[in-house]
Amino acid sequence: MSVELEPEQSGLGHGFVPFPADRAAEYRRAGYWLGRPLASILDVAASKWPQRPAIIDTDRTYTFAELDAVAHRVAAALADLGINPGDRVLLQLPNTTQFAVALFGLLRAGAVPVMCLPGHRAAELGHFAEVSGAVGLVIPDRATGFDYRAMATRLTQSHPGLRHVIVDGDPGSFVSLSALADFVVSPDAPNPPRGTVDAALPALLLVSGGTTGMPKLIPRTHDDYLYNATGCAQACQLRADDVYLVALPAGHNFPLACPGMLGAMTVGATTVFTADPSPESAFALINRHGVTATALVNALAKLWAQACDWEPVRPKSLRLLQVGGSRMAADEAHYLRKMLTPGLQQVFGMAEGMLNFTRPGDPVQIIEHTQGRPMSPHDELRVVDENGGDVAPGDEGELLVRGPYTLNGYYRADHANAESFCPDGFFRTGDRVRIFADGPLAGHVEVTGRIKDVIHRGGETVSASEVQEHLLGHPAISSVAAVAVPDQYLGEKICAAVVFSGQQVNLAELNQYLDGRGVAAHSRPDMLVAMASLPTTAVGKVDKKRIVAQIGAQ
Ligand code: OOB
Repeated sequence: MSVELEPEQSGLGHGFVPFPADRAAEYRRAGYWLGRPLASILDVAASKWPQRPAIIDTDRTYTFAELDAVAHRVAAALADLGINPGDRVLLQLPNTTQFAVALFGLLRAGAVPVMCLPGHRAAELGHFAEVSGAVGLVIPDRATGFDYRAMATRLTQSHPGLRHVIVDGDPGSFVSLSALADFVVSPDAPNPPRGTVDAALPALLLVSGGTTGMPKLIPRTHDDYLYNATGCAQACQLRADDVYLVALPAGHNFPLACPGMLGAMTVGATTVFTADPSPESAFALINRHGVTATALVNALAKLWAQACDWEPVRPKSLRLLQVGGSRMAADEAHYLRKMLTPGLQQVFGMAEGMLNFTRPGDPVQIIEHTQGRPMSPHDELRVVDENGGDVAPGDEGELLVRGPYTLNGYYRADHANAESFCPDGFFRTGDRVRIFADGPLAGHVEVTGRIKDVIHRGGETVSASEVQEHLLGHPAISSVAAVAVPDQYLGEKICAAVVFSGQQVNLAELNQYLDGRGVAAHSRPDMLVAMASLPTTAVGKVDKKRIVAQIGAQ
């Protein structure tokens, strides 16, 4: 059910936690925040490099000038439909140029896109609509066998606030995106309110990658997100002659702005979209367009690396391969460098803001053994113990962060915010890390697991990632997730959900192997479930919630 909010409660600013004035002033002084709208990325690119190709997919290419013009028409059409500045609109398009057309159209109209992923379904979209108070939804007609219009029909019934449904493709009874793109802007019509936005307010809402409960909404301001894109492009040394491939879902922070499409645009580089990230299709695209940079999650990167053994073409032009989203072991990093490109970059980031990168040209040891260092000199990182006190330098603990592009509160989520933020504004990431204190890795972050991703077995607290790492060492195992399963005697027992690469191994043999590696008895699996593949989240990370549900159902 949707709840109609009173007008003063329905505004964009309601339930948004701004940056505190003193830190905002500091970020402006430091030159990170420019007071410009996020869409100014396109204004600038269109005036500096009008004829360069901006975005490409299998159907179409738009130069920056063409993208600028179509975004202007879409924005005017959206205003004409009655979408007002500050209105939230759910944006759920697959990886095509139309994603960029709709995104910039919405931004130019002053609307605030909610960046849904194509894998989200009515449950998530209904939740996003409800929390954000969205007035519209942008979807494809069909994609990967799913009928988005049927979903939209049901959603608009349960959420009557969703007054506008805009469809890329056959619109049926809804509004056509291509009709908006052909809108004739009358010369005396009021120009959509470009340039009039308050850069300290949210430009868009990202969805959290959290694995417990429904995703939360993350407000990213014009100031902070523009800096995010620009700062990442610099950290990755992106240049005008780069070609960036969007292989992960385009609405995810990583391919959107780390540096992603938006970062590519800040330097005049070209973005290529693909909705098919399989090695066969992606390698062909990379070679056709001379793709130099892309971002992948670990599982996809590993698949690409393995595919080099059987695909006739290899991705030759890649010079920057960003991999992030979950923990990567050093030998995996080594393998990716060997098979795909020495230009591997580890990225430890989050939709909430803070990003860490290894940098091009870093020593191999840093690239293979760490998840990088902060993007901004003004990122503040603390590592704390369970009482909230700072650990000794180099020790492990929970990472707390604050900085010029990290949120200060989830959108309209007072309850979650009370738990997730310290009184001085630090965000509790829930990630377990160490920051190397000295030696060649000094200042670099290693992610060791999630604070809550532990199994309480008997009196012991077992780190799931530690169990996984040991199991991955076994030659018969290609991927694994260690999850907790309720147990009458132990409280929880350890279940290893395993994908075997060839021959299967039984639990006794596995535990013998772990014993040989010196793994404590209480950290060895009590249960083994073989799976054809591990279920994944909308962005392609291992989805432990679903694994637990599947094991329960069995
Ligand atoms: C990225 O963003 P989200 O919001 O989907 O997920 C964030 C979480 C982090 O809190 C951490 O738990 C995990 O994903 N994570 C990593 C990691 N990168 C992300 N854990 C271990 N090692 C890494 N390298 O996943 C994301 C956003 C922007 C850039 C890159 C990734």
